[in-house]
Amino acid sequence: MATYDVLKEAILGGDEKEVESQVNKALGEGADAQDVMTNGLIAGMEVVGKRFKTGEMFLPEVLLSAEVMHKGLDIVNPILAKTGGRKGLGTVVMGTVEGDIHDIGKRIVSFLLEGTGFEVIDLGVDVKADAFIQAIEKHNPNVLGMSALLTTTMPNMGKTIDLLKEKGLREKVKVIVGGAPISEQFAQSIGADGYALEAGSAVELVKKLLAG
Ligand code: B1M
Repeated sequence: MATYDVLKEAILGGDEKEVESQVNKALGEGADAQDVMTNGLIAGMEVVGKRFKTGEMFLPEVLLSAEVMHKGLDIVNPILAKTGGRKGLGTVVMGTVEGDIHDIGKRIVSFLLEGTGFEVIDLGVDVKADAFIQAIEKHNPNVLGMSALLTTTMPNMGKTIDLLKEKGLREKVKVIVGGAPISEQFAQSIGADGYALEAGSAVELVKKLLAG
């Protein structure tokens, strides 16, 4: 099994060329795209998160790491979409809530869902409750997924759910929430259908909600 040590170092060092080269190398050697994403790219970004927390890395470096990690995701995503994309399991509208521009985790969740066979409409970051509603009216998804990384933006998830109720749309769509500060308890308190700690369990959660 690949160890991805060089890939992780390249993410930490913000080395775009090395990230692309390591991802292509791993894939060329037969590594599974999902494995490259989870154990290489996500794992690398987790180290970045930890070093930022302990003050070993600063914002500009973190941003650079995030950018080069996205370059790696851009390589694995089409492969994941191709292998799972035709299963037609359902549609998920996804976005990071208003006031919040963190998108790495949300993109990973989206990519994994696509890789599993869901169509994902990713609204991006800083998505207002109104914009979620418009997307639900337009795409009629099975699931709405909201991500938040800031304690200050978490309440915007609840605002979106309240607006869904107001518009008579709440029963038409399952709502899942996630992001580092989110908990099962918080999800329940705002009336979401489910919470996932990380991307893999988000996929399982969506499948479970749509199964029954
Ligand atoms: Co920000 N930031 N940041 N940041 N940033 C955090 C979140 C913070 C914890 C850092 C810290 O202080 N230790 C802190 C939040 C504190 C809090 O509210 N409790 C913080 C802060 C304060 C800020 C700013 C306010 C800093 C400032 O300007 N003073 C600012 C806010 C900007 C804004 O949003 N308005 C800010 C800005 C930024 C950057 C732009 C520099 C950059 C984001 C770049 C980008 O996303 N394009 C950034 C980053 C990178 C981080 C950290 C270092 C890493 C986040 C990340 O990408 N993790 C983060 C510290 C940390 O987490 N240790 C931090 C990796 C990613 C794979 O994990 O996003 O948790 P995560 O996603 C996981 C799960 O949470 C889950 O699955 C994912 C994959 O397994 N998940 C879901 C996520 N969404 C889900 C949705 C689901 C289900 C599961 O269903 C729908």
